[in-house]
This record gives sequence, C-alpha cells and structure tokens, in this order.
Amino acid sequence: GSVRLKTVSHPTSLKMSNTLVGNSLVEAPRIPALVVGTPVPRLYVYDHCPFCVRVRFIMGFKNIKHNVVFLANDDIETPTKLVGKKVVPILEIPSYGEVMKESMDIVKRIDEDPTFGPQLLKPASGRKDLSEWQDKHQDLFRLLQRPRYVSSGILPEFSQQAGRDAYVRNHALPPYAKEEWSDDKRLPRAMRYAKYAEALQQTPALLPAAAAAVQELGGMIASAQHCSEGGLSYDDVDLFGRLRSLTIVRGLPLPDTVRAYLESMAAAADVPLYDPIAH
Ligand SMILES: N[C@@H](CCC(=O)N[C@@H](CS)C(=O)NCC(=O)O)C(=O)O
Repeated sequence: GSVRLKTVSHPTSLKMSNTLVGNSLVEAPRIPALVVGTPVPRLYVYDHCPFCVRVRFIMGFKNIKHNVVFLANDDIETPTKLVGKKVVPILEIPSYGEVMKESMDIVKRIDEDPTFGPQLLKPASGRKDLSEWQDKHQDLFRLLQRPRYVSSGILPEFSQQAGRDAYVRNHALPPYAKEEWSDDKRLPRAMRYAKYAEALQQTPALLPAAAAAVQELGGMIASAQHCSEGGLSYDDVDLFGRLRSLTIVRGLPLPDTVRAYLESMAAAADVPLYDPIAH
C-alpha cells in the first residue's frame, strides 16, 4: 500500500522555526538527585549504543547523579583496563569499589538495591511479539541507522576518524556477513565506506518498509508510560533503547502511540532522542 506521510504531533518537544529542538528544554518531573559517594559514578558508553541506553534509562528514572563518559569507538585500552575487554556499557561506582558490565545486570543491580531508591521495574514479560518484531526488521533498521550514526558528524564516539573507521569495520551492512565485511582483502576500507554511503542514498526505497514496520509496532504499545500491560518493566528498558535509534531517520512517520511513548520515556529516562540530528 501507499505510505501516508502525516504531521506527527510533538507534545513535549519544542519546534522553533521548523527546527525540532528535542526534549532537553522540557522539564520532566524528577525526584531529587541521588548522590552516591564521591567521585560520582561514571557510566562509559557510546551514544548510539542501545545497550548503553538501558543503563542510562535506569540512572535517569532514578535520577542518580553520574558522569556519562563517551568513549571513542576505537578506544580499546580504557574498557579493557576496567573490565578486561572492549565493551560498553560499563558502570563504575568508585566509592563502592564496583565496576560492572552487562547492561541488564547493571540495570538489575541498580533497580533492586534499595540504596538507589525504590524498585521501579516489573520483570520482563517475555512477550514474543516484541522480540519477533525486532528480529523481523533488524536488517532494515541496520541499513537505515548505521550509516547515520557515523554520518551525523556529532556523536562523540565518532569525533575522530579512527573511531569511525573502527565502527564501519565492525558493523557490517546487510547482506554481508561479519567475517566477509571486515576482511580488508575481500572488502577494502574504501568499499565499506562506499557501502555506507550507498545505504544512505537508498533511503527513499527503504522508508516505506520502515514506516510499515513502525506502524505495526503502534498496536503493540500499551501506553505512553509502558509498552506492556501492568506498568514499567524490563520490556521498556530494552524497547526504548532500540526505538531511540530509529529517531535518527528523518522522514520516518511514527504512529502517535510510538511517538508519545518515545517522548515520555526520553523525558523520564533523561536520554534525548535524535530528532535534532535526524537526517
Ligand atoms: N551483552 C552486552 C552487549 C554490549 C554490546 O554489545 N556493546 C557493544 C556496543 S553497542 C560493544 O561494546 N561492542 C564491542 C565493540 O564495539 O567493539 C550488554 O548488554 O551490555
């Protein structure tokens, strides 16, 4: 069918001379900041990383004072010194002598310890529709999102060429398999960049399928405050991270339920959407 482009309302975002400013100028109701020792916790992330958004989500909902440390995408030394390998997110709480990896383990640790305030999250529902939706559209979303993270020119993990190189090498575009993609003999660096550029140019052909995908998701979101029945849960921790990434795609018409959900989660989690840099 044809794709209907419609004007989406942005209840909590600001529009200024047609430029969407995002949600950072809108004050969300927030409990007073919890300060956990000194120096304050450090959360090491890449901005685009959906696993990292999971941890930012719980830190935001609980308003735990911390510094977000954006690592360059090619920085191996910093994460390796902290947790023995190159991975993010990493949460370091110096006053507790704790260094944690694995996003959901960190979220659970922070949510279940009363030191960090009352528990907020219900267990994961195990809903199959959400995971199937994600799997079904993964390739399409990767084609749209991956080149944009790099070409935005503003994500801190990509502020230097070496960071962009590391990402492009490590993140194959469909239909390439990982091993083939990162093998310089089979696909030289310049070719990988050319494929990223090509994917951007393919956008008009990809948008209708992406619009249909998010339309499908519209019916799966219970409310703006939680995606599954029964309240805020680990489903939201996972889904918000993934959906936030989609907001980097300009011209993707989101159903009102999805848009309202994204805005309410972004405000409560204190993690901005990508609207201002969507392209
Ligand atoms: N299971 C881990 C997965 C984290 C993960 O895959 N992070 C990616 C960034 S999105 C990463 O650090 N990959 C290694 C790399 O980029 O070299 C978690 O949930 O924390």
